[in-house]
Amino acid sequence: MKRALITGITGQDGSYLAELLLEKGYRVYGLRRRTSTPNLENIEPILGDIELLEGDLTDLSSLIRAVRVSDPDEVYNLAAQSYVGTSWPQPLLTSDLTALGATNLLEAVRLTKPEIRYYQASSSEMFGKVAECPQRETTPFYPRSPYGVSKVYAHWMTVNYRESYDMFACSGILFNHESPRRGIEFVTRKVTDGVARIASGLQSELKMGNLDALRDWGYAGDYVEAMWMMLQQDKPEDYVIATGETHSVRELLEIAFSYAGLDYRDFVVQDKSLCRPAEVDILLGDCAKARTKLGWRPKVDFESLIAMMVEADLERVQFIQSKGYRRYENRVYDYFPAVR
Ligand code: NDP
Ligand code: GDR
Repeated sequence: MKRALITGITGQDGSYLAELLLEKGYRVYGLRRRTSTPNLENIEPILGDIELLEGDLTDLSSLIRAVRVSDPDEVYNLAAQSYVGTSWPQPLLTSDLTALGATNLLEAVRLTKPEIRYYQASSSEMFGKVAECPQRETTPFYPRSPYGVSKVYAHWMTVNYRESYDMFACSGILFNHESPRRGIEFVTRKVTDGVARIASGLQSELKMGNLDALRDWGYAGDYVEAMWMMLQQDKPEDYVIATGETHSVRELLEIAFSYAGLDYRDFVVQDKSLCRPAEVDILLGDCAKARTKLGWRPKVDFESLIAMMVEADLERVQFIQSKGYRRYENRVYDYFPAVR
C-alpha cells in the first residue's frame, strides 16, 4: 500500500487529492494546522479514512515529525497563503508560508527520506505580466504580487533540490481551478455564491473589482489527477496544467447570473477598492506537454463548471435559509478588500 502526505488537506485541492488517492488505495496522511474554530468541512466525509497530523508549514520540526510518522512514498505540498489579494496587506506572512514554507518541507524530506517523490503546487501567477501567449513551461516568469513572487521562489527551490540532491521533486504550474469547495473570496465562488444569495432574496447587489481580467479556469477535480500523474513518471519534470481557453470576469458574471435567470448588469456594482495594485491581465495556458507525456486532459468545460458551482451554492443557501441560520449573512470578503 502506497503512502502519501498532503499539506493543505483542508483546502480545495487537498480534499480532492485525498479522495483520489484513497480511491487508488493509498494510505493518506494530512498535515493540519491548529485552528480556533473547525475548518474540516471539505474533508468531513473522509475523516474516518485519513490520518491528520498536527503541524505548520512554518515549523520545520513539525514537518520532520509529520514525515517521520507518515513515512510517505509521496509528499504533495499544497499548503500556502493562497489568496493573491491578501498577499499585499500580508507580504511577510505570504513569503514565510508560500515561499519559505516550501523550503522547510523540502528540507524535512531531504533530511528524513530523500527518496520521497515531492510535488510542489506552482502557479500560473508566476507568469504575471505575460511574456507570451499562451504560456507554457518555457515562458519566463514576471510575477505581479507578493504571492506570485513567493511561488516563483518555491518553484526554483524545487528545481534546485532536484538538481542539487537528485531528488524526485517536481512542480505543477497549475492555472486557476475551481469547484464548489473553492474558498469564498476567490472570484468564481464569490460570483456563484452572490448569484445564489441574490436569487434567494438575501442580497440585492454584488460588489466586484476588475471585470476585464482574463483567466484560464478549469475544474479542481481534473487538476488533482495531473498532480498524481506527475509523481508516477520515470523522471521528475515540471508541467503546465490548463484548459487552453480564457474567459473574462465579465463572461463569468454573464454565465453565472443567466444560469439563475438573472442579468448581471442589474446587480453588479464596480468597487475600485477591490481592484489590485498590480493586475495579471491575461492567463491562457498551453498544456501540450501534459497532454503528450502524462496523457492528461481536462474533462469539465467552463460553462459546466460554473453551472456546477451555481447549483451547489443555490442548494447551500436554500439549506441555510431553511434552518434559519443568520451567521451566513455576513460575507467575509465585504470586510476585506484587496488593500485597504
Ligand atoms: P486553499 O486556500 O483552498 O488551501 C490552502 C491550504 O493550505 C489549506 O488547507 C490551509 O489550511 C493550508 N495552510 C495555510 N497555511 C498553512 C500553514 N501555515 N501550515 C499548514 N497548512 C497551511 O488552496 P487551493 O486548494 O486552492 O490550492 C492549493 C495549492 O495550490 C496552494 O498552494 C495554491 O497556492 C496553489 N495553486 C492553486 C491554484 C488554484 O487555482 N486553486 C492554482 C495554482 C496554484 P487552513 O484550512 O488551516 O487555512
Ligand atoms: P487569482 O484568483 O488571483 O487568479 O489567483 P481570484 O479568483 O482571486 O481572481 C481572479 C481575477 O478576478 C479578478 N476580480 C476579482 N477577484 C476577486 N477575488 N474578487 C473580486 O471581487 C474580483 N473582481 C475581479 C481579480 O482581479 C483577478 O484578476 C488564484 C488563486 O487560486 C491562486 O492561489 C492561484 O495560484 C491562481 O489562481 C492561479
